[in-house]
Amino acid sequence: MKTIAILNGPNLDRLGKREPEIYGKATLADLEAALRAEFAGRAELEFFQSNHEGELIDRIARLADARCAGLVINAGALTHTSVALRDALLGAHLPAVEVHISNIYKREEFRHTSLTAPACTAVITGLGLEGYHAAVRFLLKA
Ligand code: CA2
Repeated sequence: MKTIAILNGPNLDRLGKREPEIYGKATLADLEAALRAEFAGRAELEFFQSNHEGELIDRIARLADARCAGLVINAGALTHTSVALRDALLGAHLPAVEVHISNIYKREEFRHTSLTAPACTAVITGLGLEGYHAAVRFLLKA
């Protein structure tokens, strides 16, 4: 069975607890349960959230070494700032889908630039948590 990793960056552990008008009411645990329910018996899902850039980079390198089938990444605000995360994704040579819960292009201008998107196969933005489901479906077909 394919292993797909779902990585979430800074502050996404706060999902469902703040700013529900932007990010919805579901928590990260709700998202994990929903993904596990949809892909039960079809994919091995590995979840990781960190508020620390280096931990995300270390995890991406480990996934590359383990020849994970693909990864879904919502790097949070690091999307807009992190050359190091971009380099980690480029170095991993893994199919990767960048997901944003909100539509980053409808928000402040500083969110319109993603440093990590060019290192990913595809980007999904603005579909809410459905974006993670769509990303896993895509990676399983890839
Ligand atoms: O829309 C997205 O998924 C973002 O990646 C979320 C990031 C933001 O910096 C990006 O521009 C777009 C913020 C993650 C913070 O998540 C929270 C969730 C609930 C409550 C507070 C923060």
